[in-house]
Amino acid sequence: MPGARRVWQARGVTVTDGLRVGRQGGREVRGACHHDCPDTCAWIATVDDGRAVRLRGDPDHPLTAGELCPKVNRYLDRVYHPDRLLTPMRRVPGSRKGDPSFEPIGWDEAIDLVAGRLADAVAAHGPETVLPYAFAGTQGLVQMGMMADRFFDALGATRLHRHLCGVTAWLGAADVHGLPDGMDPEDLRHSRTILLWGTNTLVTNRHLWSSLEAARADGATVVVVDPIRTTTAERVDHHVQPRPGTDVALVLGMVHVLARDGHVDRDFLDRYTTGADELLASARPFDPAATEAATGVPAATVEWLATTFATRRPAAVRVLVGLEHRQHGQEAHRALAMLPAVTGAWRDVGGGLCRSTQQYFDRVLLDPVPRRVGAERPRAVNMAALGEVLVDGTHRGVPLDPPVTAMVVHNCNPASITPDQNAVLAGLARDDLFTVVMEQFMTDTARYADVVLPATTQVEHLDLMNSWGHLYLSLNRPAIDPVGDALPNTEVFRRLAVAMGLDAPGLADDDETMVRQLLDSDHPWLDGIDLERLDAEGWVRLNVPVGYRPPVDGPIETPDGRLRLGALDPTPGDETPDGARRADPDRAARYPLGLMTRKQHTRFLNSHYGGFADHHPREASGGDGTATGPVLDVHPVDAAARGVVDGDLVRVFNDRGSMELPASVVDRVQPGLVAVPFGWWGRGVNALTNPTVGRNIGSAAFHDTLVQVERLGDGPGAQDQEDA
Ligand SMILES: Nc1nc2c(c(=O)[nH]1)N[C@H]1C(S)=C(S)[C@@H](COP(=O)(O)OP(=O)(O)OC[C@H]3O[C@@H](n4cnc5c(=O)[nH]c(N)nc54)[C@H](O)[C@@H]3O)O[C@H]1N2
Ligand SMILES: Nc1nc2c(c(=O)[nH]1)N[C@H]1C(S)=C(S)[C@@H](COP(=O)(O)OP(=O)(O)OC[C@H]3O[C@@H](n4cnc5c(=O)[nH]c(N)nc54)[C@H](O)[C@@H]3O)O[C@H]1N2
Ligand code: SF4
Ligand SMILES: [Mo]
Repeated sequence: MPGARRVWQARGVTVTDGLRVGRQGGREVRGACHHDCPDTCAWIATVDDGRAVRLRGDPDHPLTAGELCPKVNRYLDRVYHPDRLLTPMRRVPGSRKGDPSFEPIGWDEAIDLVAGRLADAVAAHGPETVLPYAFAGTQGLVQMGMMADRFFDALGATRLHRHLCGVTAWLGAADVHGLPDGMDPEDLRHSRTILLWGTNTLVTNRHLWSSLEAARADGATVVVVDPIRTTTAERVDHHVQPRPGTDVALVLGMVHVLARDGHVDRDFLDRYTTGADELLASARPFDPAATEAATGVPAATVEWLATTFATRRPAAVRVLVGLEHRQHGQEAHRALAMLPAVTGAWRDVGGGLCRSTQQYFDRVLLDPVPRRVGAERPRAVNMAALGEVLVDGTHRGVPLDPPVTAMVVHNCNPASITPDQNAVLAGLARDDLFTVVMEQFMTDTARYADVVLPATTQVEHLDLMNSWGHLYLSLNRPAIDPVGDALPNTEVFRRLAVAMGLDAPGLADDDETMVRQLLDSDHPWLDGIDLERLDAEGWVRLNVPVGYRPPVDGPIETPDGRLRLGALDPTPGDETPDGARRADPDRAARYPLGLMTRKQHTRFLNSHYGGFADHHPREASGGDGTATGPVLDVHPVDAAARGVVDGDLVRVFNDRGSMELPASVVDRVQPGLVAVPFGWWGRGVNALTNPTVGRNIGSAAFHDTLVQVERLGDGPGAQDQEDA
């Protein structure tokens, strides 16, 4: 293929008979990172004698620019790790769920066993007794859910609302925009004001940093708005530190100042929006003093923030997901989607709301097998409610008939990542629940399985990768054969479909066919982008015009074609310190501290690496470089009130659970707020977290969690784990 030859020669490798040979020998195969991370880095694997020997970031990719992150630059150690699951296994009869007591079986036996048990469950209770539990262990479009969805739809299984990440943020922006595309993040390079609002860019979205640095070199002011002084907050120009859950009040305070000082773009509001008057009216009570009282942000800072956003243009608000994990998450994202309309920031390239780019790909990529709709559509449960679903047999208080008696887990580690962990673990321990876990490692979830099926890693299977942090589509070619007997998720579901006699459209499609199906779209943004081109070039930017400003250059996809502004509700969540004093004073008295459980470690990616010592923070407790687990960040004021000094062992607890760990006394958190990083195995920060979901859809209010902390005694010592 001439295209391939040209491109690959240009990128410093030789192409001979379809084999790409790298400068240092070995076959080179292009791929992209599968992690649930906005960066979707493009990589190049070098394969020697069937073994992947090197994995590096593609130097030509505009964002990856040759660098994989500290989580992934030793990914091949994970691929060839001695603890990799390499064969199907079934639970040793009589062993207790939670104990990793398994015996190997062959694939044929495993597929027969799983198909038979699922068929038995369906025969006894109907197909909705089967619950697929899956998330974004890989966010490759094919391996994440395409075949799995076809399989479970054909079966008629319960549907899972996969809402733990991104959906609440989407809902808030969609309230305003209809279908919210947001800015191209690369356009932040042109911004002069960038508000990183509830996102820890340096840790969670590090390949965006170079765009921010480029903008700063040209004079941009970068601000972090976060209740915690994160690593990112320490590296930017200003840190604004509201009390948790008070963001909507802060936006209202900004709107108040904008209106007072004549910074409202009336022409923009008249041409593109409805509801501006209601928004401005709801901001009227929030003068800077009232905003300071509601948020803890000094009045002068509120004034400065609003004025800077209005006058140092282009001005952008950058959000990801941190802010959504709250009861007020949807309203906060809605508020931030309104802010750029008030000042007309959208007029400028580099101005507007910069959010997940997932919407761009959702528009253009196609799956020709429609999902069941209408009366055909099985019931759905929200993944945040897993504990309740399994233990109480209810979903949001409504009895489930039939109850869930079989669960198939893939791309997910619910024992670690789902809120209300004690309920989840009690559910997984049920003897009458048949649980299949498709995994690469013996995770906290796999330990509860009846059958464990070994899964391939990203260098062993084909996939098409979209991104929620940029506009490049990448092809991931398998570099090596599956390690051991591991199989791609797709192949497992194809085999199960045959074994269960399911006959529905698309169930026999191979992975390459599914990639072609996704790309077989008439959308102009995909014009000229096909499998052949992706094979040749590795990654291609969607044909979105450079400098595209969604509400100005594209249609606004609300019923009347206008952005929907309106009154904002500043009420903090019931389980924040501010909210509980109003909603539940008794709880506020018993559990006076807010707990946040964010992503904090540079070598963690959700729960992927929490069980691997070489990914633990070097600064972790013990002081000798050996991490023993997470630490609790507590402010000196709250520590002193409890007689806690740095390194003491403390207990953090609420009605849902408790956890014992060393305290790290730091002023990075504010008084009334403690924090524990999320992602460690077996340590249970989600034992404390709040499974409440706003309007029944969307993510859980993880960070709206109230706790108390007490001193247990002298501890093993603790060292600061920030940015580690
Ligand atoms: N307290 C607290 N909880 C949180 C969050 C928080 O901030 N605080 N964040 C939430 C968010 S935003 C998210 S996205 C979720 C993440 O929740 P998950 O998506 O469950 O987390 P991961 O650890 O990324 O992936 C889970 C598993 O997928 C497996 N995996 C990877 N690739 C494959 C594959 O190809 N096939 C199969 N079968 N398995 C594979 C990995 O081995 C890993 O164990 O956690 C949520 N939970
Ligand atoms: N190193 C690393 N990178 C990751 C991940 C990881 O586990 N580790 N996970 C990936 C995933 S799945 C996701 S979704 C993204 C998430 O990326 P981010 O959204 O950037 O990360 P989070 O840690 O969830 O939250 C970001 C910030 O929101 C703040 N925050 C919480 N509540 C509030 C609030 O009420 N108001 C304001 N203003 N701020 C608040 C937290 O203090 C936190 O610093 O990161 C991805 N990248
Ligand atoms: S985890 Fe994110 S930053 Fe790291 S290599 Fe993957 S996509 Fe890039
Ligand atoms: Mo996420």
